[in-house]
Amino acid sequence: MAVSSRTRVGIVGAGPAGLMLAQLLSLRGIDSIVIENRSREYCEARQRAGMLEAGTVAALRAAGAGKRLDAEGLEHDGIYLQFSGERHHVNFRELVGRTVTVYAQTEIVKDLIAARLAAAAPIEFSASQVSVSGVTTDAPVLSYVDAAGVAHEVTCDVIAGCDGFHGISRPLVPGLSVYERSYPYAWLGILADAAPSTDELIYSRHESGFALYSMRSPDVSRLYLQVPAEEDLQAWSDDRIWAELQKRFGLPGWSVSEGRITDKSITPMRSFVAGPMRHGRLFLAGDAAHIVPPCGAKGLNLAVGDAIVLASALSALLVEGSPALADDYSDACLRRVWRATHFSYFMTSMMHVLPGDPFDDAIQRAQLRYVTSSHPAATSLAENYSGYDSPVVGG
Ligand code: FAS
Ligand code: PHB
Repeated sequence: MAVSSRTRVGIVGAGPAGLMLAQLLSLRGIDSIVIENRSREYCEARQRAGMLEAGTVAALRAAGAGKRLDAEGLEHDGIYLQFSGERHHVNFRELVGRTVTVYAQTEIVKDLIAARLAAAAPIEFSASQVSVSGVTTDAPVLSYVDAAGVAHEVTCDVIAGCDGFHGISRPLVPGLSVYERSYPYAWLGILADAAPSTDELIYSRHESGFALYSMRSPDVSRLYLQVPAEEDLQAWSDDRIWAELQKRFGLPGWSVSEGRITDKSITPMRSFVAGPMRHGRLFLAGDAAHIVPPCGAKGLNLAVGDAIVLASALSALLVEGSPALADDYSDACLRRVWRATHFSYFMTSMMHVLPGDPFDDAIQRAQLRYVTSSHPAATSLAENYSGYDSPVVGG
């Protein structure tokens, strides 16, 4: 016999989308429960994004989860684009008056979980048999078995599917329009105990392949290498990784600082957009509805943006009885998602090398030459990278 309870919003998934939504709803006095099928430790340790748009930084502050971000985040004026032996700085602060901040997704998840637990808000980790029913009624049910093996049925006003690309929510939306592109390469990412030898991120297009020099702190580097789509991680020893990074970033008198590699993984590249992001009382947010290749640093920022828009829509619907924002939720999100999807595709296709394709090679270098020499072109990149049309908390 399941334990029955009631709340206003049932949230599936304790990633950035689900946690930010729960936090923003609570600021509006709207109760929710977050159901997560992984452990808290797993969620807090999962190595993913690291670059925050200006709007995301402002939103985390407004949500009351910005204290450590302000203390430990690394504010950057822009990025470097490297190609044909040249390294060019694109200064967002000068071009569009916005900066970006390096602060790991792991830390955002920790900060939001801490904020929810400090408010004694319900988050169930390590749940199993999670399911959703009744989304076309006005009392959908979120069912799960908790870590102690007790079955629960939570009757909600609304369900938020924040359960990522492989979650259970998107399949519940009938007649989805799906747009997808897979890329013939992947990213091998490492975390290393090495003080970065650059002050800001370097996106490097080398004839051997793309590489990204990011960081997590003054002592920890985060670096990525373009590898073939089906690459086996076992084929990459630490020495081979460092040698390839030195080759792809190397400039006379400058080198990558090396150290102990503490995390290694391969991430496939895909663009994916599914809509509508709503069906009855089910609303999708974040990777549950869209995936972007990480070269544009958009995935996490899109997830937070969806949570901001959804929190406003649900507040209007559930508190004021006004359905207009909820009715427009999917279209409003998809306009922003498609802009970010194009920018991520633009950065990915400009930076990644397709071996044996001299036309593509020439086109990419022409685009890079243009973006690093034309003020309007650099301004467009700066506007998109630092956050175009970012939603505002309470907007
Ligand atoms: P998430 O996937 O983060 O969270 C979904 C949550 O739902 C997870 O905790 C999952 O365990 C849970 N869940 C799934 N099914 C469930 C079920 N049935 N019941 C309950 N819970 C369930 N973005 C960048 O900007 N830069 C990057 O470098 C970058 N690197 C990435 C590397 C990898 C390997 C991946 C997968 C993504 C990467 N991303 C990157 C994108 C990433 O940051 C996402 O955009 C971000 O995590 C999206 O947040 P959510 O939508 O909350 O989804
Ligand atoms: C990261 O720091 O993990 C990161 C930064 C920028 C990107 C992708 C990943 O485009």
